[in-house]
Amino acid sequence: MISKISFILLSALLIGCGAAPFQGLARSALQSCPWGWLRYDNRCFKFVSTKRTWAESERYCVMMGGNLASVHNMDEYYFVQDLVRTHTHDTPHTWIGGCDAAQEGLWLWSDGSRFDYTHWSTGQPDNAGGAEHCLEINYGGSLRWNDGPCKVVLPSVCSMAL
Ligand SMILES: [Ca+2]
Ligand SMILES: [Ca+2]
Repeated sequence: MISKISFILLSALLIGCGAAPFQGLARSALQSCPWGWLRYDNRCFKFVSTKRTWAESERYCVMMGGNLASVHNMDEYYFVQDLVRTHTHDTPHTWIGGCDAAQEGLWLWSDGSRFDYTHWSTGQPDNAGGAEHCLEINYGGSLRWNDGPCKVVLPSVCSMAL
């Protein structure tokens, strides 16, 4: 009987330690980002150097408590570009969270926020070959946005709300 109660208590403790809401509470109370993430306004951002497909990049961001980054104005875009440049000393094509895979031409952010700003390169998005549904940054000489094939492997930027 005692061992059974102990098991239940231990299980409860283990569940509590691993629960995301506790981490979320601590973050919002401290108003600071987890180690390795950089704050901008009320969000935290992280550059991920490992190259993955768009969907694998999104899954990795989710695993860390975020999503691929959404971008809502020019200053945020410059911040994300700076983050990539700081880590790579370069301007590589990099995944962020935009995608029109569910319906052609209807762009959504994977974090569920409004798609209320764009910074497309000239002539983009062009859905080349009928097979470009994912948003890469630092495209072309202007280092703006392009819709690329989602299965291409690129570094990525994640974001999470504080
Ligand atoms: Ca498309
Ligand atoms: Ca394109």
